[in-house]
Amino acid sequence: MTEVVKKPVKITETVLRDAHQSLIATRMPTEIMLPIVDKMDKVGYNTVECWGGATFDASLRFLKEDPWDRLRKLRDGFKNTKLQMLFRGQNILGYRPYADDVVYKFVEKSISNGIDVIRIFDCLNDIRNLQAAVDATNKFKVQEGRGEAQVALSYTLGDAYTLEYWANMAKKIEEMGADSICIKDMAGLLVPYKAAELVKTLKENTKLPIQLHTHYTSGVASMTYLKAVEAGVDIIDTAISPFALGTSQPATEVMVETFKGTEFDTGFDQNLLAEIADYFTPYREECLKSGLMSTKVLGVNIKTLLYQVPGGMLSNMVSQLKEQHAEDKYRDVLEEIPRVRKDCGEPPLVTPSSQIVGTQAIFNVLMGERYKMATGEFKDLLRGNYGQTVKPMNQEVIDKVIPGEPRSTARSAEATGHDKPELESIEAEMKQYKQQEEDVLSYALFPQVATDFFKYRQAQQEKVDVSAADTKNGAYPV
Ligand SMILES: [Mn+2]
Repeated sequence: MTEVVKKPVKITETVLRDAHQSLIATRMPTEIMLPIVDKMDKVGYNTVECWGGATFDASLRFLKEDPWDRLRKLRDGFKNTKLQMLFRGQNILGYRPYADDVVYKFVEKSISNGIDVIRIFDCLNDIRNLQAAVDATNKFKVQEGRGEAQVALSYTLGDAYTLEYWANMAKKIEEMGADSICIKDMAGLLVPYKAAELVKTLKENTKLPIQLHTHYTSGVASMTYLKAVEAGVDIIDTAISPFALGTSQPATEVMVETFKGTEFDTGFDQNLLAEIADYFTPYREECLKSGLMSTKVLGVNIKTLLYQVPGGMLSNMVSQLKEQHAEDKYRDVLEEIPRVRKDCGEPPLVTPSSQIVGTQAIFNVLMGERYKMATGEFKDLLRGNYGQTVKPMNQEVIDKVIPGEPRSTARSAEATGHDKPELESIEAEMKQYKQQEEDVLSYALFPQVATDFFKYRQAQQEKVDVSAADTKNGAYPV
């Protein structure tokens, strides 16, 4: 009898980041997370994803929480499990390119406050927009003994996106010093047999571990994981069942059970997973009752596959059309999206390119003439300010939208004038609020939202001081 060589599939649990971002608009507060950390720490997850652009923004904006404080509390609780975050390349966790000194400082502070694995992506798959974040991670890995740079391929469909294209990108990612590669399928477009093909190709072209990230939106995700694991993928992203499926990830327990007794067996304890699921179930019920979780995001949205448009982009589009009282133009806009995407070099549709292409498609349809009007962001995309697209842009569209304007071929930071250090000037703008070094970074990313949060924090602290002072006098103000 030959012994089966064990190759347990590794699992990244997303309940503390993408799962609640996808199902409840990123509104899970730290106080819901902390009581279950001990149990989650015993599972044996490869990583727990817990931080990213939306979690950072929503913490400050809606939950009035310091995201850095959340990270430190999670780090304290997870004694044995690596923590993972999502990072928007040169845009860090924000919406514009930053100078390299801000990227470096953010990476340093992320790692020193508790992050182990940084997943870095760019909305155009322009490798140059990823390099600073990868270099920064490698620098602080040496200093702190912790930190891994994982570079993501923003997965999409189109003429340009051949197996050869992905293989070349994987080779470049390995050369640029990344520790692993993620296939980031933000829309659930990767179908099972294509996933097997893609994983096999990547495995032939790089020695780096491959992680697969997808969403259940189109209904194929758990089958996609099965075929990808059989083809050799090393790590998959899943969510504990009360926060799985719909626009979130496949369920952790289901994938664990699927591989039980095979060479890919995770070895996870289903009873422990059940306890974790039991913990999150009442919170899910609460979210459904309050309407924070809508049944609209829980089913299968097959239009994702029909139109190859991410689910989040579809719902944005519907609400934009509603505002314009033009819901009858839905189909026209859906058909215009792929044309606009072609005109601007066929980029992946992920934040921010998804919003840029979607909004321009709406303009084109509602104005009755294509590119009669263009948004500032669409002009910037044509100017090259987000970086280079995989295919050339349509010259006629360029001539109509930005006639005679110079176009940049540099990476996004240079193209937009963020080529010199800017951390000092950012700090000068906000120093009255600074209580920790990390505050400068919060302000750099979300100036208005962070300022509002700093003011709120100050008010809270002053209230505490007042009550402390009054305590001496025996008074307890409410
Ligand atoms: Mn995702």
